[in-house]
Amino acid sequence: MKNIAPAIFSPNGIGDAMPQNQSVLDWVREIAALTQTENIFWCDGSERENEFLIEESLKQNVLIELNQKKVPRSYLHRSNPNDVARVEQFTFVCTPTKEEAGPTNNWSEPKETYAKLRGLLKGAMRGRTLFVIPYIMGPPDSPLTKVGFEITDSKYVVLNMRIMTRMGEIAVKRLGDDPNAEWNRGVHSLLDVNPERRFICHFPQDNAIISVGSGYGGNVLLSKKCLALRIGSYLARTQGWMAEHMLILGVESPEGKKHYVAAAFPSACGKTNFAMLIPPKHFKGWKVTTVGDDIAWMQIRDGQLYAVNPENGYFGVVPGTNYKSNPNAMKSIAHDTIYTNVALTDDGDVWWEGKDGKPLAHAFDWRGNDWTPDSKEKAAHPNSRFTTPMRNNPALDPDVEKGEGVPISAIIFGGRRSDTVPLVYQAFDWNHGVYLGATMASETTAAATGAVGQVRRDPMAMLPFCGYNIGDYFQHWLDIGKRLTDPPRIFGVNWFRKGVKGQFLWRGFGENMRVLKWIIDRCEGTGGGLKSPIGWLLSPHDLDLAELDIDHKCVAEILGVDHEEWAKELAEHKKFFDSLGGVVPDELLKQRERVAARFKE
Ligand code: GTP
Ligand code: SPV
Ligand code: MN
Repeated sequence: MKNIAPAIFSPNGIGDAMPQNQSVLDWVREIAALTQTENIFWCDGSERENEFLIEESLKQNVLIELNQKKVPRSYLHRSNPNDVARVEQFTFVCTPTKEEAGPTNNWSEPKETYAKLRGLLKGAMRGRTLFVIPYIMGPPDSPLTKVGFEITDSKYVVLNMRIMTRMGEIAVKRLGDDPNAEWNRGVHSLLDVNPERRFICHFPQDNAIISVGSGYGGNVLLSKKCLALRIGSYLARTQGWMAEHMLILGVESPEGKKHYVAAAFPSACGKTNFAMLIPPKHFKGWKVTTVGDDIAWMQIRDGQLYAVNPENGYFGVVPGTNYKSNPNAMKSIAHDTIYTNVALTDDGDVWWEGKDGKPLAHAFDWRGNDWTPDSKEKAAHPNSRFTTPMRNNPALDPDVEKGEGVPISAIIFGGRRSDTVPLVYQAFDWNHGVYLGATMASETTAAATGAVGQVRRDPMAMLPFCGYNIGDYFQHWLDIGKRLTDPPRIFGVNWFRKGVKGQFLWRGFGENMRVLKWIIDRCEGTGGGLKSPIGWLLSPHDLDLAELDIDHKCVAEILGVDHEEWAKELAEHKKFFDSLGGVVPDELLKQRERVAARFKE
């Protein structure tokens, strides 16, 4: 075969973080040859390189300049309207056997899939620039930290990866020149951004990802859902740690006692908001700090679970963000932020449904069309997002760079449930908590394409992100529990109970501090609990409601367990376990029987 691999160079002398590792060089040459590009740009993550890429992106309308007085160093990107969210139906786990991918993943045979993707990638970057992004996931001095390289033909991806990961020389150095070192290979090409040629494929055994046909978020920032969760969860199981779809927050009492909490909520169910919570006035002296808002990598040390945030920035939901719901997010996105699919005002500012201030008379909607309050369409897409460095967050935890991680006192599982699930409850022990997480459900959101508002089981908020057989994943959770001498307490929460008129019964956001306070009390062994068949409930006496205007009947409703509703819920748990075709560990089947038996006591 003719060697058409081009020379490796950087245009304009910019970008010079070229690694010496032969395995990386060979791989880049191979992909350059396949995609038939002459231009290879080695990204170093430098300020100079960033400025160059922004300038190019503005020229090519990849970015739109915003009013720099209102939002300094911030830009708007409009994605293709056919490409606005993760695509679960086109996401594949390509393990040698279907069984390894398990009953909850789309499986596709690796050899055939590689062949199909090679066909699609052939010539895909002709006349385009191939960017190589070296990055690490995790704090620089953490034993959990992983090296990844992403090849992409999208400047938007490069600009976002620079915010979301620690990018450039740091990764090249960490990899070193050992040709057998562990690193993730990610290949991304926009192709023609056509849903018919959109595939997000994971090869866990090869530590490889290939994503084609999309330019949006979790489909293409391969560090995030693809590496940190799908490949990450596979590596975590084989290496004895955990990769979870969890925020990590610190909560400090007025006396200076600090706990860390990790919480798994499905996409667009409140992780970023909870991680940036500002306690209400009544909780004077309490402080919440953010370690991470989306992903937790956790390992066991001295019988305790420690967590790091592998990311370096936030890719967060924009609509609904305002100074009342999330002031820390508002401050974070006031500068140095890339906005995707929000509305543009006449004076070059960004706008979205739920933003503070007066309603607008006119704007350009997320597609760039004229928009007025009478328009049928939303101005900002419901899954419009901000990409912002975690350094922008005023509540950033001081230990966010700590390589050993932060000790986790509590794990919380939560979903969007308009009924059935109480505001908060506590599992009796670790295995019961695993059952609680394994059977959790949530109403679907705009974070993925498809219907919104349908209740579906989403175990540990990992349904779209577990890179291997879900039965083995449950077993991994049970096995981790056996190795913990001081396990985190496990809780379920639901901020989204609705009344008969469809209104939320709980104020949420900052008020969630009241629930968090009980969780911390329970961890310290001081908070009271009411025993119920599903776990310890928060009694109205133990919920601090001072200075909160809430109807007491409503409080009883959201804290309680309705036996009829739970009979249905338990039937759903059984249906879910049955649907998994025999992979569910016996221990979890027994846990279900025990809950059912407690209802009969
Ligand atoms: P991903 O980035 O997709 O993983 O989402 P996330 O889990 O970080 O969710 P996020 O915090 O961005 O919140 C998603 C949506 O839920 C936003 O529209 C929020 O305004 C809304 N939300 C968050 N917390 C609460 C709450 O406590 N109560 C209510 N009613 N809504 C909330
Ligand atoms: C999610 O959907 O859980 C996200 C956004 O965090 S994305 O990166 O698009 O997956
Ligand atoms: Mn997420």
